[in-house]
Amino acid sequence: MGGPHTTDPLKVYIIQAKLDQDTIIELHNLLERDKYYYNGSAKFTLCNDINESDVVVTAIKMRKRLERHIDWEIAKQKAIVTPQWLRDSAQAGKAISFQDYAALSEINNSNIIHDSPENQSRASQFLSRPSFQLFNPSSLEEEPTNERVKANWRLRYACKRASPLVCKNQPLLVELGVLYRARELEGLEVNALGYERAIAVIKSYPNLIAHENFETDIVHLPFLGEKMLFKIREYLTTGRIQESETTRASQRFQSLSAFSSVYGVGPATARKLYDDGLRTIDDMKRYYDVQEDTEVPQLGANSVTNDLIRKDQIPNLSTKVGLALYEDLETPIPRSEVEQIHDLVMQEARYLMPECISTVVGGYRRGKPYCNDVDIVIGCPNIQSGGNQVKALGEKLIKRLYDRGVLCLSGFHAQDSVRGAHLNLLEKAMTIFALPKNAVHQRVHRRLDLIFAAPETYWTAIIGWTGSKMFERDLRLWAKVEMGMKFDSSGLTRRYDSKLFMPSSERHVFEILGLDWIDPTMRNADV
Ligand code: DCP
Ligand code: MG
Repeated sequence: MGGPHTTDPLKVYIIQAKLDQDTIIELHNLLERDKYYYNGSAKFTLCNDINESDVVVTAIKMRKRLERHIDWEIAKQKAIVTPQWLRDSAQAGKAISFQDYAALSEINNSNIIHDSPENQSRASQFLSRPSFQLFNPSSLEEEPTNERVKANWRLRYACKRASPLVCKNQPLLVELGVLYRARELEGLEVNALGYERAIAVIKSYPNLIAHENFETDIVHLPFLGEKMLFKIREYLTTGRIQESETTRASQRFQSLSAFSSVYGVGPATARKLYDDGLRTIDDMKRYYDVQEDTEVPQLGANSVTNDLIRKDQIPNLSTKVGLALYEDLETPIPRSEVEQIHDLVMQEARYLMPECISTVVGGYRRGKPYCNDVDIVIGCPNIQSGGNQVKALGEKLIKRLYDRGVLCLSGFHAQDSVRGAHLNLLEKAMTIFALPKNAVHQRVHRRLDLIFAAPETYWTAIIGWTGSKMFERDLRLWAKVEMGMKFDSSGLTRRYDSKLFMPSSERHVFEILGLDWIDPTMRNADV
């Protein structure tokens, strides 16, 4: 075999026949994560055409069965491997030898890739890359998603459907995601929501959208109107969506996307900045008078000015600070760093309250290989409602963390919309935090949100901050419309008599709401 070009990632085709849904998702996740990890220089890439692929991953063991998918003469040119090859390669951080992973005894893969000199350099290129931690979604402590949920892909509520991190129609969703974002940035909220819903519905569709299932399934999916179907059809026929490409290339879209990624800047402000003639983040830095390094508060750990600043004067998290630290804050956070930050935060929290518990929520909990921020819910078992104890604990913790890497703070925000702010059961502090520099890592500033919850609100806070956004939206809608309840992070109440529920676990919240359990990794109802 000639072998693929040395600098290109290996093209991997996954034969879905004989694989269960979880395995399909797991394998796609491995490929997707690899793409994130190497930021454009991935080792593997998902290939949608078996004939074009370098590696075919399959659970098929019989030649006859395989021949339904690929011509035998072509098959002999390729590495035909079991799913374990992809898992082990992902874990090793390189494409490992195919030989031990032959899916069919007739094709032993011994002639493929690693043998040719051309591919030796390719192999060594893989070897020289850093290895990375395998994220195993099943290592989360929760029970797996109820089997019934997987058959629910036709239903209107995202909180009734299974939504994997990466679905079979991911490239289509990426294109629709551009159209959604464009509408959101232009302030066309209703229109944007239409796209958000369409994206969420397609996320749960278990098959690759094709001409064969378009009329039978796709046209019947909820929230897919004529315009949406037209775009999907365009993608199906041409492999692209013209409007997405034009949008992506436009200066306005690029500028508005960049501006609104800065802390505290929403679409309306982004449009105003654009109308004022600004185009780039550098323009924005000049506009906000942010100079090289000088505007970043030199506080927190390792700071020379640390002693001079009283701890009750932790600087404010502002757009100006967000801009000064823009490059750091835009750098995706790997899971290992999320875990380190969590460990450090909880070390300090336990010093103040040994019995406190915590869960890392947000995208991390949904299995994202890289997150934009760190969200942690901290539960304080001994805290009473009524007083100011939740906030007091939060403030004490922030002061301790100020010596360990917290740089600035947005202040505390009571989050008690359901149960009345006077109860003070849930408080949120938005901060910027950086782990200390060590031999391996530079300090990188990260957005860290800490949510402090009294026992009554702990489980609803966990659900409310696990997301995704669309899952939460539909959870609230489901509770209201179908159950006559009100749900949000701060609690669950019955509407007609405001009866408060006191859930004892996350699963219990699902039960009260009449919902089948959905694992966090299946709550990714956004792109
Ligand atoms: N959330 C919400 N309403 C808000 C803010 C957040 O319902 N106003 C929920 C849904 C989000 C979760 O909290 O999924 C965390 O919010 P993030 O903005 O941190 O988003 P994610 O953690 O999902 O992704 P990432 O941080 O990687 O961008
Ligand atoms: Mg987050």
